[in-house]
Amino acid sequence: MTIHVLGFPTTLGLPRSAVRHGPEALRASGLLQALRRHDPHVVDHGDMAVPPGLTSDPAPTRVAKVVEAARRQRDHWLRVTRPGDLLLTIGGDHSTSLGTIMALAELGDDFDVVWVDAHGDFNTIETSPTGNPHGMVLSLAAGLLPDALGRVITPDRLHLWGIRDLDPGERRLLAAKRVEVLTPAEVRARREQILAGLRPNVFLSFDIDSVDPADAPGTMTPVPGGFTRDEAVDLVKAIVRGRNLIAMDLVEYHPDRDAGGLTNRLACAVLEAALGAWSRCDREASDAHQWPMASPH
Ligand code: Z70
Ligand code: MN
Ligand code: MN
Ligand code: MN
Repeated sequence: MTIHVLGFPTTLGLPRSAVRHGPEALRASGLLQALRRHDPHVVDHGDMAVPPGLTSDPAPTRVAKVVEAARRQRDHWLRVTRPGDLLLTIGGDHSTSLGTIMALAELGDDFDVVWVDAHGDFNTIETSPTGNPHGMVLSLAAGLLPDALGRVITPDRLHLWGIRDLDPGERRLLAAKRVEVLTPAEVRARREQILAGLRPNVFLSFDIDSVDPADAPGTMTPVPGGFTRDEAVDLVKAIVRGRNLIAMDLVEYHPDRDAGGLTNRLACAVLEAALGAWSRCDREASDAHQWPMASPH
C-alpha cells in the first residue's frame, strides 16, 4: 500500500494569492521526511504544473481553467493508484480537491467526502459574490455547474464540518440539497453521532482555515470561531481511525502570512495525525491477516 504525495500549487481557484507556495514551504520544512517516519511507503510525485490564476479572467473562464487542471490531476491519479493506496495532495487553494474527487468518482469507489472548512465552497457562478472557483468546488463535484466532469457525486456523500462563513445563495443550495453542514460547536456536540454516519471509505479534504486564526494565521481567508489546533488534530485522528482513508488534501495554506511557522507546523501535525492513524489501521489489518498463518500447528 503506497502513499502518493502530490503538490498542487494552484491559485486558479483564488487568483492573487501566495498559496501557490504552500507545497514548496511544507516540503522545505521536512514534511516528506516526517510522513516517512510514520510510513516508509511514501512516494513523492513532485508538484504538478499549474498556470497562475488571473484576476482579469471572468468567472466562467476561471472555472474552465480549474476544471482543466483538475482533469490533469485526475488522469495522473488514475495512472498511478492501486487499490488500498492513499492519495495525498498538498495545495494550493481549495480547487486542489476537484481532481481527486473526479478520480475517486471515476474509480467507482463508494466514498464520503469530509470537507473540514470554515466555508461551504458550494457557490455556483450565479451565487458567488467573488467569482472565485475555490468557493464552488463542491457544487462542481455535485454537478450543479454546467461543466462536464464525468461522474458527479450525490449530496448525501458530502459532510461539511467546521462551517461558519456561508454566502446567502450557497446556504440556500446546501439546504435544498440537504447537505450535512455543521459549525465547530455542532461538530463538538455531535461528534460520535456524525462520525458513525460516515461511509467506511473517506476522502478528507482539510482546509486549514477550518482552524481558528489564533492557531492558523497562515491562510488567505481567516474566519474567527474555528477549531483549536488540538481539536483539529484529534478530529482528523477520529475520522481516520477505523475507517479507510482513500485520499486526503491539505489546502489554503499561505506561507507568507505564517510568521513564526505556526500554520506550517499545524499542517504537518494534521497530516501526521492522519497518517499515524492510517498506518495503524493498516498494520492491524495485516497483523490480523498474518497471525493464523504464522501460528505453530
Ligand atoms: C466565498 C466565495 C472561500 C475558502 C474562501 C469564500 C470561499 N464563499 N473558500 N476561502 N477556502 O468566494 O465563494
Ligand atoms: Mn475551502
Ligand atoms: Mn475555507
Ligand atoms: Mn452521508
